[in-house]
Amino acid sequence: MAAEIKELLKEHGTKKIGEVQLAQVYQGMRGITGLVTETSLLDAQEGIRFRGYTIPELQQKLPKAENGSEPLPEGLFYLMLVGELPSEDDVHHLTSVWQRRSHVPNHVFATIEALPVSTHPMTQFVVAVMALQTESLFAKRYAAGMNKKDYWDPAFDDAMDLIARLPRIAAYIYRRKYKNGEHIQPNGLLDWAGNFAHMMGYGDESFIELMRLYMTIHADHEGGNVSAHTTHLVGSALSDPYLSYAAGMNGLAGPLHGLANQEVIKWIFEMREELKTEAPSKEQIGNYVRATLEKGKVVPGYGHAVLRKTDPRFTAQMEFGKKHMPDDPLVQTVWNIYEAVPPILKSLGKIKNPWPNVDAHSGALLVHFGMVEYEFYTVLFAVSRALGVLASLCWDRALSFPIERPKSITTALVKRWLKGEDEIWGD
Ligand code: AMX
Repeated sequence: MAAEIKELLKEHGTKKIGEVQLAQVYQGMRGITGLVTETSLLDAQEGIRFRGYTIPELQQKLPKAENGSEPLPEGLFYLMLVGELPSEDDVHHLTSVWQRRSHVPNHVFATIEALPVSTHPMTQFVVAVMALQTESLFAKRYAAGMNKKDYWDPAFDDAMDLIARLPRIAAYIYRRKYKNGEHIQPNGLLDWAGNFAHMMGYGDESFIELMRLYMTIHADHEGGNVSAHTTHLVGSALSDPYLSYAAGMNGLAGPLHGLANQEVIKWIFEMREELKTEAPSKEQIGNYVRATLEKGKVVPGYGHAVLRKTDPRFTAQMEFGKKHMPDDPLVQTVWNIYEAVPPILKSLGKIKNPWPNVDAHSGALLVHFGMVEYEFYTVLFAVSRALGVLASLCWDRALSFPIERPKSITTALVKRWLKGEDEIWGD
């Protein structure tokens, strides 16, 4: 593939892909095509496709656990990394390799224990990943002197080890913070998501199915989102996969990105408390939304930088809810919010996408099974996101992508440029 890209650039490297307007430079680089991510592609109208497959297609085509009906996330990782659908055997192989590589050294747990229990779970998680960086093969081999052509090899090993170890770390943080530190040993017979659910203390078959779906749909959302882009950017400095992933997850911990899933449930709980009802009407929801906007806050779980329709990840979760818990009052509230919010956001005229994103639904499904500790939700997102960003990082090293370094400018330069006194194309 590297040879193919070299050829492609030789022939077409000077072709223009688009124009950049001044506003885009000030406004989050929205719409500027600036990087290559092979694992998935986002269509504003249709939503995400992983190596060409939509979420419903993945639910149909990826291998499932025995008696399960949701895809195994191992299969999605294989698809994103290799570019082809895996067989049942490929997926079982990945499950057993990740089981074998899942050992977390004691100093990682000791590092977590050094933090106050009150520390946000995402902070504990990222600190633990940083502590685990001692295990990086990429860092060791780079220090020992490694040929550029070999970078992908230890990057792949680090990615595999890290993915294998994350459920244990995340479950440890969950049990430490919320279950009096009563930890649950891994079950070597379970799949990656199933074992994760088990170690957190959830044995219900429907919850395990939810984890398989959750880990699959949160894995990747093309390359420009904060967590994927940060992982890629930091990796471009040849920081190893542990450092790069930890950096990306610090971005996922922001309320406009992955933290939105905790914000949604917090917002709904506060609404129920204020309205003194577990089942607010659509009218009550509408008034609460307007009050939220009047306070200058965002409605969490709604809007998107790229998507312009209901997020198919929202729809997949709604379908799970219809199948497993159609009468749950909180899940029904999420569905009522789905009816109430878009017309209000549309009426403001400035919001480009009034529709729900992935985070609008996930919390309600978790609460149904008793996982009410919403500060933990972004950690689940982070474990899943490892699959996409680390598969991409392997490709970054295999394709020898260079250090990323876009040009920035100052407003003083913009003013001189507007007066025709200076050029914007500096070095
Ligand atoms: N509630 C209220 N206002 C919103 C809004 C929402 N849900 N979504 C967008 N807006 C506002 C913006 O704040 C902006 O206002 P401003 O001009 O006064 O600054 C205006 O509408 C235009 O914004 P936009 O171009 O439509 O969105 P964006 O690309 O700048 O931002 C996003 C996208 C997701 C950050 C934004 O929609 C938002 O803040 N949503 C709520 C938080 C959320 O759910 N985040 C999770 C996203 C998915 C994910 O990454 N996990």
